[in-house]
Amino acid sequence: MTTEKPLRIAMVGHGCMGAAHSQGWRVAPRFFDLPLRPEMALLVGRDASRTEASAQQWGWAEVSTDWREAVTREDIDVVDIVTPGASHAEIAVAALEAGKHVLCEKPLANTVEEARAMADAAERAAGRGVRAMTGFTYRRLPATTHARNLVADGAIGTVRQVRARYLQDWLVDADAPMSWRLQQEHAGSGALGDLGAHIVDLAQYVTGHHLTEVSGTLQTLVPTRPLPGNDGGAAERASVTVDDAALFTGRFDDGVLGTFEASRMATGSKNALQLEISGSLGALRFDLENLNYLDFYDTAAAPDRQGFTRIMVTEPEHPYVSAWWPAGHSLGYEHGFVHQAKDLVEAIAAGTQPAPSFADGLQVQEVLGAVSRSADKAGSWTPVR
Ligand code: SOE
Repeated sequence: MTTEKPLRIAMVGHGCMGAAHSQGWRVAPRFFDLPLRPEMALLVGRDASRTEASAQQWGWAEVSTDWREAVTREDIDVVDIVTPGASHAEIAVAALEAGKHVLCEKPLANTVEEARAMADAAERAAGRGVRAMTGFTYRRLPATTHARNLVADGAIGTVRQVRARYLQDWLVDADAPMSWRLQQEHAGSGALGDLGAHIVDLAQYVTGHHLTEVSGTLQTLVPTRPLPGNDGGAAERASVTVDDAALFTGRFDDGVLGTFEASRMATGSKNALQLEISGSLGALRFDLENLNYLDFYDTAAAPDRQGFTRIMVTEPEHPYVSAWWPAGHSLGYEHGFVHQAKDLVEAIAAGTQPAPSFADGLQVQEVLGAVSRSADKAGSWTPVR
């Protein structure tokens, strides 16, 4: 049974990620035996009535229209940031300086400079026992954690190549409306930061190797979009100031080679984060559109039985699964957010550094920055640091 000792959460922002994080905080103490009980104390948003409606829907006790309240209130322990990237740094640094633990959605920031300021603040705060975590939630699916464990156990031998793609198609329609995600001042970048950040983190997490240099290209395939509420006529369109698609190759440490694609224009793919890792003794494949499965190829199998084996990652022996349902009773997208809340609560209670840290978030930001710089120089190889 989860203890009654509370951990009081304030969440800043209440869009799609706000719903996912709310679900994480709400459900984690019901399925996992946690050392602290998350209390959904305060929801912050700019528009009072919309914030109030979200708070009622998801079960937050109080609302505010000023994020500073989350940072200054004595009775708040954790600040959870799910706003667009442009405000991450200001809120996170203020919260850490005020002694609040921080969970921040990915990408950590819109620029390397902002991410560095956040990682520096997190390092200073760690000296005072204050924790900071970046929200790369896909690390916390049973299949991806299992993939990492298999690689670490040597099941595929030496990692040689990584193929990573994150494909969505919500911008295929040239008249899909303008939103903050398509504006550089709010989102920093487009598919690169939104989707590329996930595959960079997941590829590095699963393989245990880090990207050292990249060569990339970015493209905005539909340069203008109708403003919301308009019918798409030429005069009512605004410029898209971020990329719709990002392609890059990368060299990891130890000579591992990788290819990456992040696209919002991948017609027919809804949320296909696909990872394939080729090793000297085997290979692994994962696809988020089938997130309960992991494909494993073992070169040691008899020649007449070789082929990818489909592992259904729902056994109690698999990561996180024993807290849920009997084998074969699938988990979904939202469970990653429950596991994220659980892991953060446990790290806070134990006084240990949660992963991925802000330093990890900064390193991913450096990779994204290097891809952008490479794209500006016609794809020339660009060091990450
Ligand atoms: C939208 O592209 C989005 O919600 C991302 O921002 C999330 O990080 C990803 O998990 C799903 O797609």
